[in-house]
Amino acid sequence: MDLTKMKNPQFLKELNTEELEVLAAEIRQFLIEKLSVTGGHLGANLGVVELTLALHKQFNSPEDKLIFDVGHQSYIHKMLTGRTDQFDTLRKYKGLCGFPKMNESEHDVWETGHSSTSLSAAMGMAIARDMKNEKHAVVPIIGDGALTGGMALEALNHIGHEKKNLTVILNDNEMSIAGNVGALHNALGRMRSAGKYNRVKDELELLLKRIPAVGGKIAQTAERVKDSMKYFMVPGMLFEEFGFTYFGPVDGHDFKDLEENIAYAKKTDGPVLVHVITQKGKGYMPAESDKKDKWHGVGPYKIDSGEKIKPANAAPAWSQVVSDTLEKVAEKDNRLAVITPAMILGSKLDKFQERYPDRLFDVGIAEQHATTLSAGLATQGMKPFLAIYSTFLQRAYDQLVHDVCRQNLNVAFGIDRAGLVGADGETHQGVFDIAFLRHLPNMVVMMPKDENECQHMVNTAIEYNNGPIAVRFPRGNGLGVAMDQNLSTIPIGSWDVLQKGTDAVILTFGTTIEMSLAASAVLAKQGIHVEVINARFIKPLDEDILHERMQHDIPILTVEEAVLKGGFGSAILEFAEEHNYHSPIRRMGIPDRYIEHGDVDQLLEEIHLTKEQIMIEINGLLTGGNEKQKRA
Ligand SMILES: Cc1ncc(C[n+]2csc(CCOP(=O)(O)OP(=O)(O)O)c2C)c(N)n1
Repeated sequence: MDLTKMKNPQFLKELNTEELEVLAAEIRQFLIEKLSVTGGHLGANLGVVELTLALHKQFNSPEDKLIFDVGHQSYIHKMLTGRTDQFDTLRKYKGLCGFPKMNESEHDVWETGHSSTSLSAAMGMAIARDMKNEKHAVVPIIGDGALTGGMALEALNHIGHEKKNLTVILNDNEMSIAGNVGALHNALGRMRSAGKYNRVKDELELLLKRIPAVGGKIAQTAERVKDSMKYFMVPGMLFEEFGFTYFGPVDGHDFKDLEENIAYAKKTDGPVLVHVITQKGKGYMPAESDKKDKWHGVGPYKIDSGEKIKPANAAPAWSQVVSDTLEKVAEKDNRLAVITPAMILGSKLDKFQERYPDRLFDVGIAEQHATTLSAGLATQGMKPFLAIYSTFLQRAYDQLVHDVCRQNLNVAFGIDRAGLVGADGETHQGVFDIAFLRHLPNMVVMMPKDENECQHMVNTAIEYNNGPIAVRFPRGNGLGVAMDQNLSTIPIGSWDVLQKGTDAVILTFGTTIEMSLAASAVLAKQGIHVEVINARFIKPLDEDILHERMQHDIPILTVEEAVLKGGFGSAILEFAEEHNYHSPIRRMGIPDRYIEHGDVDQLLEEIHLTKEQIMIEINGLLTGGNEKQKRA
């Protein structure tokens, strides 16, 4: 069928199993083709084609609330709800978002990007429904990876207690991004292999009915056997103990099995959990056979071979540089332990894991636990390095404040994907970490100008013995600079003058250095000599440099790819105020709003974080004019 004609999922109610199977095949083909050009979350979506069709057939969206955890697997939902024709623009500037988005469709009732929020959101919606005397269903769809997140477990605890009507769909593909980990994962494995719950339960009940329930030694033993047999044989016991009615395991690629179980679940009062087994990457051989990540998130690829299309001669990824440095440090320092919250592949720690399996801890999607666990390691004189994306570190703010910084523990943070990340959009931009780290007592925050400085910063972070320290680095690849063979340490709080000049100073770091140097070069040709300083320590500041420049009232421009409010520029303003300096100061950075998806260059243009704007600001500083371009 013409998939672009799908405007409302109601049409699914008329389709029989054969027709659904044909549609599922067409949707898979469409996704494989479209994503080969745009890139996106292929593996997870291929795994939930039948499940999404079955859910939209059984429920009535948007009255019934379908809530996709993480949201990266909502592509089929987007197609069924009238957005198929927008897939050429997937994750592109002003195009279709890769995650649910309320302003795209009334069927997107919850926005996500971060994991493990669906159960809490669903519980809120269920309570609201009951308070308003409404009747609709609330259906969170959560992966086995997302279920390992602390929030999800907090929500399970509450849901089981409240007994509201809620249909939880557990999409179990045994994968997080890499293979899922943890005791819960193992428990799900036992449920998967235990066979059908209903069948086993029925047989068990029949058997138990024949055993007298009271009186006599035999009966007492039988009771005990009954209990232990239940745990042994009934796959969903864990969830039943939490107060859920368990259905499953259900074959997530079999429409009959799906529809039968979802229909039962709908009729069941109280919280229900439908355990659906799916295969990530289903229907696309290269994804199915990839042992590592089943094509979780991909860039463009060749459909026939599955070969990834990558820009030629790319410099090493920043994450790779960090991971390689960790290997080098591990050779000389056996106190080093590396922690990752479910991002082994994104943080490129797979090689480190192979080499040091006992010093790499994948804790699942558990950023809070990862942070406090690192603090615990540090109390015992170990050297924890927590590799974590900027956006996900947001989850662990209290653990940073209360456990790490307050106790001034030697925890090193490798903050990946710092700055704008592009296609993943507003839920993933790593733009808040400076603001939420800078104000924490004891914290040191740095950012390298290139991958060579990066390796020395990683080494500095691990060698540092005075408390917490973070090195933040951007998404993507480095600049391709030569790497020193030996690791050294960088004096804490030291900046580096990259370009001399006496008319004004640009204080900047990381990704905005290049545009600052370029602006300075153009201005030099106009007779304006602007100093460019690599302010590689965001905290502590290089106070010698600042005193020297501010004593001479030199105009200062700060440039950062992070939020302006509470950012590095704010630190410079605070310094001037604290010391009663009167240097004219202007700041460039990310305005006070969420930045959506698109190429990073397009986003920088949109928010006027460009070489041209730097020149405008410097001219404004020097003329004292008020021609500041209005920022978006
Ligand atoms: C708080 C948080 N940490 C990490 C991530 C990165 N992440 C995105 S999807 C994913 C795995 C999710 O696994 P699962 O829920 O099983 O879904 P699947 O992709 O297997 O369908 C991870 C770790 C995230 N989105 N949010």
